[in-house]
Amino acid sequence: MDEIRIRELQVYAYHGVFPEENEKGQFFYVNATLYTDTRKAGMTDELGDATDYGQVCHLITRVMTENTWKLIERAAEVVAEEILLSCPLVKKVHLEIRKPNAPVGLPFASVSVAVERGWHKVYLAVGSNMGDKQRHIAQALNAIKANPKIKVGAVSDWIVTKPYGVTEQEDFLNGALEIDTLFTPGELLDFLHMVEAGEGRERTLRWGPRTLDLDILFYDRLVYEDDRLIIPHVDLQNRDFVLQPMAQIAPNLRHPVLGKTMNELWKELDSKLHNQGCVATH
Ligand code: A4P
Ligand code: MG
Repeated sequence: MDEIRIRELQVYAYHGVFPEENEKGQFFYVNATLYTDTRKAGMTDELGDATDYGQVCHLITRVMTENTWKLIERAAEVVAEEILLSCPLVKKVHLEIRKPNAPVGLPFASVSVAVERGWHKVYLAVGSNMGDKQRHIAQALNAIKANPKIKVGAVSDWIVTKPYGVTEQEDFLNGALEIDTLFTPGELLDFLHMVEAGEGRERTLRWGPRTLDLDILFYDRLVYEDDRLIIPHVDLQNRDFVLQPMAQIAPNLRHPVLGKTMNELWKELDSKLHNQGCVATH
C-alpha cells in the first residue's frame, strides 16, 4: 500500500504521570505513516481525491493539545483512532509519539510509543428464531450501524432456514454482513454480545432458541483461537444458512484455512445436502 509520511510534528502538550508535567507541559514529536491508495490522486492531481496531510497535522495537534493524559500510550491510541475515523481513504496508520524531555532523571535521547492501528474487514453471521425475528435483526443492524468503530458494507438477503443442530425448534431467519471495524476480535465479540443482550438474548441451551445470534465468521485473513474465540468460525463450512448469504455478498472470498471460496464451499455443501434430501427453505 502507498504511504503518506508525517515526520517530527512538534506539539507542545501536557501529558505525563507527574503533576508538574501536566502544569508546565513539554514538547512531543509525532511521526505518522498513513497507509492509503494514492493512485487516484496521483492520476487526477485533485486534492479531493487525496488525504490532506495538512489537515492530519492539525488534527494531531488538536487531539494532543485538547487533552491531558498520563500516558503517551493513551495519546497514541486516541490520535490513531481519530485519524482513522476522520480520513476515509486511510486504511491503517502507524503512529509514534516521542517524548524527549520525559523526566527520567538520567541522560537519554528520547522515549517513544509506536502503535499500528487500522480498519479490519469482518464478516458476521446473523440469526434469530424467537419472537419477532425481523425486528430483532433490524434492531441489531441499527445498533451495529450506530457504533462509530464499525462501517457496515454489504448486507445479504434474509433467508428462512430449518434449525441445524437442535432441530426441535422454530425456523431461523439468517443472513450475513460485511463490516469494517476498528475493534480487535475480542472487543468485537464483547460488542456483539452486548447487542445480543439488547435483544433479550439468554444463553441457556447450546444451539437452542435465541432472539439473536451474532457470530464472527472471518476477521481479515486471521486464523486465531483462544478460550473465547475461534476465527474463522469453526463450523461455517457445514452451514448452508451461513454459506448461502456469504456466497451472495462475498462469492470470491477465500477461506484462509480451507482454501476454497464462499461460492465453492456453498456449492459443495448444497449438492451434499441435495443428495441427502435436506435443503434450506427459501
Ligand atoms: N465463540 C467462539 N468462536 C466464536 C466466533 N467466531 N463468533 C464463542 C462468535 N462466538 C464465538 O456461543 C458460544 C460461545 O462461542 C460464545 O460465547 C463465544 O465465546 P453462543 O452464541 O453463546 O452460543 P450458541 O450460539 O448456542 O453456541 P454456538 O456453538 O456458538 O452455536 P452457533 O454456532 O452460534 O450455532 N440453525 C439455523 N438454521 N440457523 C442458525 O442460525 N444457529 C445455531 C447456533 C444452531 N442452529 C442453527 C443456527
Ligand atoms: Mg453464537
